[in-house]
Amino acid sequence: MSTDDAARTHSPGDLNDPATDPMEVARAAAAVIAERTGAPSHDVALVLGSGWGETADRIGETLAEIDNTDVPGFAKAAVAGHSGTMRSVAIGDTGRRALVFGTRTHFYEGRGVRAVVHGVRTAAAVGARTIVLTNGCGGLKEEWPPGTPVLISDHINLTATSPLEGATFVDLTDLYSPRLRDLARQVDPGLDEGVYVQFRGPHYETPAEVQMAKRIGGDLVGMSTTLEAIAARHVGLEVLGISLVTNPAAGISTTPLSHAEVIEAGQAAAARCGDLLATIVGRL
Ligand code: 8IG
Repeated sequence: MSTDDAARTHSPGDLNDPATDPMEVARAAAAVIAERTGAPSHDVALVLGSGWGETADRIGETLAEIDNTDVPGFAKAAVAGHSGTMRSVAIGDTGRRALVFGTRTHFYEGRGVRAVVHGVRTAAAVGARTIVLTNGCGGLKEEWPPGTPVLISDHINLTATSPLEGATFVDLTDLYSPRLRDLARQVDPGLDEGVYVQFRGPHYETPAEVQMAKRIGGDLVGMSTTLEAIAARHVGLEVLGISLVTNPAAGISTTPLSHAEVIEAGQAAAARCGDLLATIVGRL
């Protein structure tokens, strides 16, 4: 069956039409991915945020690469430097496969919350049991210099929305799998963990908002991940969340960081982060 046939067979409709079932779009996306990658299923999915772009190459050989625009429900990358493709990657020589999303749709893009979590639902539809959500973010602790990877232990969702519709009551206790956090610490015992606070963006926080995030229990501030994690729990995926602190959050550092220094820190961390994640994925 050709890609066109796969898309036609499922004809899932527009994600933002209220009459469309977003799970049906995810199944249509999964059918196209299976057809284009030749893999009837994938075992794990990863969403690569800022600073995590090298991970795919370190996991193993890329066996197929698909433009997001060829897959139902996906759009091209909105953030410069993010790759608008998804890759099917061999996990070392384990015989298992990872589906790696090179970019994500952010809530601030205004494409709706269904678009934000479409990758997660597609991951479940291709058969993944585990999803790794990564991001670049601001840090609230001075002991986390730019370039520090931090495990997400829990989140505070300040977007005032949910990816779930109707009376869908989902328990979020241990949303960020303690088992997978333990596994990550076996790979790198120095890994710290913290509570990730998602703001709506696209502006960064004011120093006062950063202080608020701290007082309500936050350690990391960013513009992604929490809505995706909620959607992941809903479809039964085990979630590993890892942030890369690329900058101290507004007002946290007394010495203002130059953009060049942040970029440099991110690049310096890329290899370490890529290796870390690749090793974790190999042991899942
Ligand atoms: I990279 O300091 C990155 N993304 N909200 N705040 C928020 N998002 C971010 C930040 C930050 N740094």
